[in-house]
Amino acid sequence: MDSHFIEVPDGIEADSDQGFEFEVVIVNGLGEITERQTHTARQFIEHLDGGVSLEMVVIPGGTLLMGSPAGDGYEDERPQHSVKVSSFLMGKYPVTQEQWEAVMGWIPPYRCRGARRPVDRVSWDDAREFCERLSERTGHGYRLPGEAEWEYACRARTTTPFYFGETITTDLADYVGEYIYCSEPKGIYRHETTEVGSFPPNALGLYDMHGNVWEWCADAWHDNYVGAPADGRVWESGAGSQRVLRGGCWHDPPGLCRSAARLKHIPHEGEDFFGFRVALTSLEQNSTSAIWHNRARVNQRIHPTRLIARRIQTWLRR
Ligand SMILES: [Ca+2]
Repeated sequence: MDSHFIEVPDGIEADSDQGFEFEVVIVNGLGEITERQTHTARQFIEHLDGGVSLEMVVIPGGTLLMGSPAGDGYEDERPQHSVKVSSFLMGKYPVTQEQWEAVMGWIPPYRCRGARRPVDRVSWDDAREFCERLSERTGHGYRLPGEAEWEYACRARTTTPFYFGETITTDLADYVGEYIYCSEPKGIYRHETTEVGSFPPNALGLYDMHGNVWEWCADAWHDNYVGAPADGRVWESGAGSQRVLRGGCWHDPPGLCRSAARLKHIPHEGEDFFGFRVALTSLEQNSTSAIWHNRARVNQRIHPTRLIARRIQTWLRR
């Protein structure tokens, strides 16, 4: 892939971005590594408080065959359909506890504590609030990834059940290794999350998409893909209040960690194994929004004082 021909999101050239190199592994149905490939990707690094950084990887646009064909996966992964996904940026890792603290200023009641572990017990509402606060601070329009974007980024152009190939092993991801998916040997069950980036990434440079924590997507839950948008936008219409999670977790068998596997949950509840990663449509500074937010904050500060002043004036007129 020649980077000169990759369609990149607006603004990436203007900001300081860096390339990085990484090794991708491919396994056969026995879970044996058959191939090691060297890939490169580009990332933009957002600097947060306390020396904490947030790495955003450039995901070039393309076409995704979303879901599973008949006879494969679960009913809610069908019909398999084509989606055109525009270029965007995606968190290299799920949001970590140190990133959460740097942005939110408080620590939620995690199940598995560790600065470089993903946040867990996070609800969809919490995840959205994180995106809003991060956007306010940086002027970049952070948001949750759409479900189609998530699967496109996870597959990284693979069509196999996992980006590693026909199966996974517990050397490659954090899930319940007491269960097997194909013909691989049984693995271990860690009973907890792992630090982000502990396992090899996919060909786009994204880590921990299979297992570790489930990741919230922006979309409302739909029982199948009948009527799903073909342009990669977030699917909202005609659905209930439940939201989508992707990628499986440390507490699931490998089948639930597949690229196409889906989970639904109510938006205001965060289970022990729910986390998320953030996405960005472009790196262009949303100055209007940043100014608006700043003004709103100033107004909030001035507002009570004005109220008191008015009360004093009213009292003096009596
Ligand atoms: Ca994950």
